[in-house]
Amino acid sequence: MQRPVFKGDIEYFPNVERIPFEGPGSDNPLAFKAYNPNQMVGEQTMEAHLRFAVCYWHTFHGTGADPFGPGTRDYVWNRHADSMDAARARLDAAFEFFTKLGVPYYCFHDRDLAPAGASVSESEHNLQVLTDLAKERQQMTGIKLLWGTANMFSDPRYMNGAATNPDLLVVSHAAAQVKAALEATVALGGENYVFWGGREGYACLNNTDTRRELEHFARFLTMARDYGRSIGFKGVFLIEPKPMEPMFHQYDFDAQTVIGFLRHHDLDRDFKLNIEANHATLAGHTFAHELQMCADAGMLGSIDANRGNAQNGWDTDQFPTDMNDCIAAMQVVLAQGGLGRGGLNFDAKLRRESTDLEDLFIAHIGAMDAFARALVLAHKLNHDSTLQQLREQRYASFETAMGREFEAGRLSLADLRDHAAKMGEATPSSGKQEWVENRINDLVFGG
Ligand code: XLS
Ligand code: CA
Ligand code: CA
Repeated sequence: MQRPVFKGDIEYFPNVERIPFEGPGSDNPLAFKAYNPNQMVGEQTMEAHLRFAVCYWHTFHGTGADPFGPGTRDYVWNRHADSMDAARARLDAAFEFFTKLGVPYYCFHDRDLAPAGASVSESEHNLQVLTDLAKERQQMTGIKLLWGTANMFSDPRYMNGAATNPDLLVVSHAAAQVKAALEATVALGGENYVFWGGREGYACLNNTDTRRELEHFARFLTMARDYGRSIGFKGVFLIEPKPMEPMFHQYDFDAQTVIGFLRHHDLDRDFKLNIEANHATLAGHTFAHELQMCADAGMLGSIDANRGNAQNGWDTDQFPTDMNDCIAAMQVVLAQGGLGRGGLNFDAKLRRESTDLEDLFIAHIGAMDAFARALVLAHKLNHDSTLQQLREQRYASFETAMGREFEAGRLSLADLRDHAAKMGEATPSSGKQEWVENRINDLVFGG
């Protein structure tokens, strides 16, 4: 589906037109080489499989500031003395960018869309004004909201956490923000609502009651779930794990930690997980591992598609271009039957040294091409009978009558003991990892 290009009072990207698909032969940096939204892969178009989203925070707020220096990019839409004027300009720039790039979705924090006011009511009002404007632009363009969330980590009041803060008044401010952000998400037809832990964690056990904080966290999420449902939110609530940064210990360490927490607190019917590639590697896992853990639990909701840097332990939020990572991720997504209401949100920022306006487009184009290629290759790998047989063969003993009895829970420990005693030693069986890896390279690079 081709959406109309949006232009507000000012055209913020005058030197970029709608990004065309030019195919693999093109050397135009402002054209897709692989992402062709209408191309079928299996039963669905690329657009329907990938459900790309642009993130508001890095793309329109990120100016390249780091702990050693200020921003290197001075975007026109941010040059307003009045923060509400800047928010309106940013919204127009965002919709122009979404429609020129050709993504179907976007994601935001409440404070990306509208600035905080001097009181709870003023903050609510600001968000309401911008929500109304965003709704108009969504209707004009057909762009949709993949998810909304609340920024409960930037304001100094949240330095000791938001839902897990030791002060009830801070917890209440967090509640006010989530309430308003849920209302905005519902008004904009958001398909999901995300909780990233932010500063939900701790640095020092001797000043922290972790048991209490985790109980508070579950209570807060339950209240948010109940409020969201009461105002008609039909989408999926998502938790985004991350092991560290900003807090030394973050409660939502990784996928399996979060899955256990949600199940323990009876939240697993409403909540799934939003997996970010860079957070997976910070937790000492691969991106695909985290996705697989969620898929196995039936709780893979959505993806923040980016990458970290193998040489350091920071959350560098780079645009995803590592094909091995992208392919492995798409294999998990395709094997679980797609992302459902989720999507691929580029929680990624330009490098500080990338200062041209067009670099925003170039970065997104490369990431979209990477995932388009990965989609095609993952589809091929998942349908390869050699790979399928190699995996199935390893579990063949569970396809015997006795194996089926075991999996159905009809055998005891003593039954297994007797089986071992009767059958003697097991014959060594090669895992064939090198064959598997070679087969993947043959299929990916062998033409
Ligand atoms: C930060 C997180 C954050 C969430 C949304 O590390 O990735 O950006 O995605 O709050
Ligand atoms: Ca993220
Ligand atoms: Ca990140």
